Formats: sequence, structure tokens, C-alpha cells
Amino acid sequence: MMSARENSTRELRLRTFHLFTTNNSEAKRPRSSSSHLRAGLWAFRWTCHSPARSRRPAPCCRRAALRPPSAVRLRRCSGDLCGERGVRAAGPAVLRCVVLCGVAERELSHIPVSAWAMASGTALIYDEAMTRHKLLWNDPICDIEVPERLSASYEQLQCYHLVERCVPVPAREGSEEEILLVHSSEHLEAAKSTQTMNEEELKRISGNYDSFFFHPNTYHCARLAVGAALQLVDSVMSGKVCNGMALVRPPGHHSQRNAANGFCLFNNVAIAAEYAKLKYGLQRILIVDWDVHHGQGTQYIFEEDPSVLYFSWHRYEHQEFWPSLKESDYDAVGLGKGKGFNINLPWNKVGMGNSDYLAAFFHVLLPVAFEFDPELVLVSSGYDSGIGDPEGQMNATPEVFAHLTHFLMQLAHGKLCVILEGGYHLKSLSESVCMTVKTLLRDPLPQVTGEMAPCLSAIESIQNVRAAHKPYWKWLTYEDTSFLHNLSTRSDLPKTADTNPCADDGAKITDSNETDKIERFLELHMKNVIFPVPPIRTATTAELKASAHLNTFPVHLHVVKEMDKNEIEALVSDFHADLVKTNKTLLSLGSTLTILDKILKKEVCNGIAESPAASASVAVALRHPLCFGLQRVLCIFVGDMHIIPNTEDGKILVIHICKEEQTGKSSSKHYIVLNWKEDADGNDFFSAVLGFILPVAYSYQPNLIVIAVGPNRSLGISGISLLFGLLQGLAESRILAVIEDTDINLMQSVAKTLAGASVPHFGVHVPPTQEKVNQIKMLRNQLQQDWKMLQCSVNDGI
Ligand code: Q9C
Ligand code: ZN
Repeated sequence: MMSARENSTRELRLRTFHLFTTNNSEAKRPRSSSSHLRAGLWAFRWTCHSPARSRRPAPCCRRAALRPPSAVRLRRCSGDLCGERGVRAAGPAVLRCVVLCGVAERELSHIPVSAWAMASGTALIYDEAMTRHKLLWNDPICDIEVPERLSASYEQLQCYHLVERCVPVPAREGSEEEILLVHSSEHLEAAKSTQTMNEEELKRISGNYDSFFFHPNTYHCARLAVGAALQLVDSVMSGKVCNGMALVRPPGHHSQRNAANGFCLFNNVAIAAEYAKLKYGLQRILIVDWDVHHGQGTQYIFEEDPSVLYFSWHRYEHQEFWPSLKESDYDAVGLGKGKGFNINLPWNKVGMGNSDYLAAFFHVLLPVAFEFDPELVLVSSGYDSGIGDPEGQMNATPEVFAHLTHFLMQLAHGKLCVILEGGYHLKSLSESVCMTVKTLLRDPLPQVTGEMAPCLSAIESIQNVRAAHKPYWKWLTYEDTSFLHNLSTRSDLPKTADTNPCADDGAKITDSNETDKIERFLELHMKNVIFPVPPIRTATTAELKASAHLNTFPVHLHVVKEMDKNEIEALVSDFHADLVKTNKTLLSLGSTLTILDKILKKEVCNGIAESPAASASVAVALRHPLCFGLQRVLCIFVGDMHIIPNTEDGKILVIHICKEEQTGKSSSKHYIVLNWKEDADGNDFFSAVLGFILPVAYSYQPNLIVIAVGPNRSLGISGISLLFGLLQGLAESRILAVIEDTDINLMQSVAKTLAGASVPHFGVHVPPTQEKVNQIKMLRNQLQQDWKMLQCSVNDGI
């Protein structure tokens, strides 16, 4: 282990030197006086484990101006380098040094926030050239796929200052060879031949396909769209960035081996997946298609391929909605070797909203995805599933896409490529794009709005897809899953044939009023949703930093000032002399309260405190006036916790995870006991986090989360880190960790996760035992009336 790390440091040093020398054409060696070098050295120091024994730190490193303004900025480096991946891990950090070197010298004197943010590594691909494909004639079916979809999204990104925080990556044309990875040469030639056609010919050939239009620029744009997706895959797989988004037109997911379809010419995401398999030898790729249409093109391409797991939810309405295919239903699970690797979640009603989408993630996609354990995640990112879209007619608001993105960032070490598909309400589309990119950049997430309860029809669809996939996925083994044949939506099917609201002019006028109304709604809504990001990510104390060896830890942790004993005593005295028994407890309580204070004042997002008596610390903190203004605090207790706060007024919800032997207590609405002992041979906790803890937490919508780890904990480091990683989506990321544990590795891992590193890899996934599943089932039955996001079937308790 040590030698791998040393190796990695050495390699990093060599490669860094190499980059300096090749990056600067005038000087063959790094100039010690150059700001480039200083910035590079800075990055080097922080990204490698060397505490600069041999060299004194450059004086500039000590200057505030050259420090990253928050832990956020360099955390990816830490994630990669602190992992147990040895030499291989050197790549990303080195490449990030290049990014830093790319900052112009004059900017370095007061380095802008954006420059440091680049180091966190989110690629953005946008090329105006892709706006040059457009509809030349009248066609009410295709007229929504406009160039402004791209430009409006980009302008909104500029508005939020997100563009400058991303790494700009140029698009390129996908080569013919690359297109042929998925498409037939007949299809390629047909597309190529349209470049020189006149309008009449274009119109004629467009008529050969369902819902497609050609423009003389279409072929070029479609090749750029393919190339953009491949550039994104290369940027992520090479470690240049950890994630990214490509804004492309035309979209891709309806396109098939031999046909254009549904505004799509080449299947950008499918080509990206084949390319990633070929070029990087990937064996497991997850494609998440959250566009409101079924990506039947993608389904056909990977139907028999177990190396690509395809998930799509889509407006279906019992096959009434386009493309109206039998094979878009939940029972299309894949073919041959690919059985189980195609997951369709059909929506049989319009108006699906935030809670329906979250329920689909909790009860279908995420557990499958964690069990699949992808090496790369691609998103067919259509925003026609968002509110106001004329095609989708759904109700999900932009911030839900932040949450969907955040969940997917917990997979594949954060390797996530988001590629645009549909989205036809310009305001809804561009706000949703912004929420996605903001999340990729690791800003804290806004709270999801709306009632947290999936609708009946959504639950029915979720139940059926779970039943269909039970034979293929271990986590479903002991779950009760039976098919539901009499769906509640069967009766309200339209009786008349006319389901197209665009058919008469009256409908069009109503539509445009509706569009304006949603636009005004979103203008206001986003003002309520977007909030200022605290300047510092993670707070901790000096003792902790030293004891957990966080000094050499590359993530920048903010050390809070210690209080002296008198100060703390004054602070604590009135309430709880009873709880605070030792001096040591008192001191640690001081730090806990200081960190909590900073979280609540929004000076930091989250913090980590060590305590010799975690349950006492938490009890005191929660009774402190600081917490009086909070409506809902979610407390997750792991291990033995002797003092349980009073949960009667509903302002505190406790989930207590402990070994089974130790408790006879029973669960109630605000005090939930989860007896869980992680399997020694593998990780089974993810199913409890995804299927139980997250649904309860999202139903509750806390303003603050306290996670306390006491003695005798029954979870391993990876389980606890997963909990931290996933719960960061809630409470605007306000998480206080209080840890009573001498396990330095746990401290480090929690600190890293809070600071924004991707969650560490879990052990082998093992299915939870029947006993464990039964416990979850019982809790679900008991609590799903109170915490409605737990609902995933209509059989019992509803
Ligand atoms: N009555 C994407 O969102 N609608 N494509 C056809 C025919 C086509 C959507 C309606 C919708 C295509 C990428
Ligand atoms: Zn779509």
C-alpha cells in the first residue's frame, strides 16, 4: 500500500514536470518565478500526499489569494488520490494541474473562484454550429425541435455563471467509423446524401421517417452531436474531468441502426457506450434515459447486450402515447444474454411529478444500478419530462434533476456523462439543464418542492417493473413483488381517437397561454429554489484534523476556532449539566456547537466533530437554542446511542441503526429502529439506504441532518460513507457528523465524503438476507402512511 502511494507520488511528480515543460513552449523548464508554476506546485502539493518534506512550500501557497476558497474546489483530486488505486490514480490530478496552468498569469494574482472550480472537473460541451440544423417547412409535429433549445440553455448557464466554472471541451465530428459502431452503412450514406439536397428533396427524404426533418446542415450537426458525446466520454475516462454535460442537437435516443426517428439521426448515447466499451475496455455501462419518450432506438441496440444496462421511464398511457410500441412496456426486459438489462418504467398518466421520479429512483433504478455496479454512467438527458413541456405534460420541477444527477454521481466513482436529448419548453429546459450542471459542479442541492408522495399510477408502474425484474436482480429476491393487472388508469383512457391536442388551432392557443404561465411560474420558482452557496464546504476541529491525519489530506478542511472551557461551560450550563459528565465531553461539545453554529449561519455547508460521547453531544446540541428555529431535524444514529432526544413534537426524526441483539424498542413515526448488521462477506446495506432510509428522509424533508456514529457500530466504513454521500442531497447539504470512534479510516472517509469526494467503492454486493428484507417490509408496512415515499406497491397498507 505504502509503496503504491509512493509510486503514485513519484509518477505524479514526473508527469507534472513533464506537463510544465511541454505546456510552456518558451521555457523548457519550469520557471520558479512564474505564476503558472506556483499554481501548479500548489495544486501538486495539495493533490499528492507529500507534505512537502523536501521542498519548502512556495511562499505564495500561504497567501489566501492562492488558496481555494473552499474545499469544493479540489476535492476530486483528493477522491482520486486518496483512494486505494495507486499509480493509476495519478492521472486525474496531473491533468487538473494542466487546467490550473491554463489560467492566464494576470488572473493568478487574485485567482477567481471559477479557476479553482475548474479543478473540480466538470466538462461542458457546447458548439453553436449545432444550432444550424432547423426545420425549413411547416410541420406541426417537428416544429418544437428548435435551435433555441441549445442557445437558450447555454445562455441560462451563463446567467448563473456556471459556464466559467466548467472545463470547456470542444465538440468534434464523429468519424464514419464511429457512427458505424451502431448504424448501418446504408443509414450513414442516406444521411450523408442529404447535404447537397434542395428543400423539396429534403422534404421527400424526411418523409421516409417517423418525425424527422433534414436540413442541408443536419448531417454535419449530427456528426458534431456524436463527436461531442465521444469527447465527453474521453474527457471523463481519461480523468481530465470527473463528469460533464454535452449540449447537442439533433438528439439521439430514438435513432436506430437503420433509421432516423423522433428528431434523432444518429444515436449519440448508444455510440458513446459502444465507443467506451471499445476504447476503454469497459464491461458495465449504465444508460439512464430520463427523457419523457421511450428511447426505443437505444433499447433495440442493446437489447441482447448484458454489458449495457438501459433504464428508461416514459409517458406511455397504455401504448397510446408516441411511439406507441408494445415493447415500451415494463415486460420488455431484454433478450437472450441481455435479459434483465433493459428496464422500462411506463407512465400511464400525465402529470407525474418530483415524488414520482424520486420513487422510481429509490425503488427501481438505484438498487439495480448499485447491484450492477457500472464503470461509467451515461444519461440520455431529455428534459421533456419536466414541467411545462408540451410533449411530456409532466409536472417535475427543475430542482428534481439536481437530485437525479446527485444520485447518479454516487455510482462509477462519479464518472457521469450527461448528454442532451429532448426538452421543448425553453425555460423549463434551460433551468433544468442549469440544475444538472450545478449539481455536477457539486454545489449543494436545493430542497425538492411539492408533496412527497408518489401517485397511485406511479406506484402501480413501479410495482410492475419490480415484478418483471425479480428473476434478474438479487436485491429483489425476497421482496414481495406480484404483477398488478387491473391498473387504476385503465378506466380513464381516452375513448375517442383524437388524442392530439395540436390537431385544432384552439388547442394551440391554449397551449401558448399555458407555456407563458409556466414560464412565469418558473421565474418565481427558481428564485425560491436557488440559494447562496456557503463559502466553505466542510468544517472540522484542529484535534480531529491532526488525529485523523487530515493534515496531509488534500481536501481543504476549514478548522474552527476552539472555545475555551469557560465559554463552553457558560454555553452548556443551564441545560444539561446532567448530560455532560467529563471535561473531554465538554470540550468536544464546544467544537460540536461551534460547527453547528457555522452550519446554521450558512458559513459552511457541513462539518465533522469527534466526541467521546456522541449521543450526549447530539442531545445537548439539539436542545441548544441554535436549533430552536429548525422545523425538522433528521438524526441518523449508528451504533449504541444511550440518549435519544425527545421526538414527540415531530421536530426531530430519529433513525437508529443498530445491531439486533441490543434493542427491544419498537419503531414509531418519529423514532425508527433499523436492526442492521452489515454482512461480513459483502455489502448489503445499499438496499436499506435506497429502499428505506432515503424514502423516509425525502418524505420528511429535513432542514438539518445530524449523523452520529457511536460505539459498537454495525456498519462498515463504506456503508456509512454511502449514507453520507446520498443524504447530502437533503437539507441543502447541511450535515453535522458527530463521531465517537477512534477509527481514523472512518474519520477520513467521512471527511472526504462531506468534502465532496465520490463515495468509496463498496465491497462485493451481496443480497440482503430474507430476515433483513422482512424487517424492511414490516417497517415499510408500518410507516408508509406517514412516510409516503416508502410506497412501492399497492398490495398492502394502502
Ligand atoms: N404524432 C425527443 O424528445 N412526436 N424526441 C411524434 C406523432 C415525436 C421526441 C408525434 C416526438 C419525438 C428526442
Ligand atoms: Zn423526448
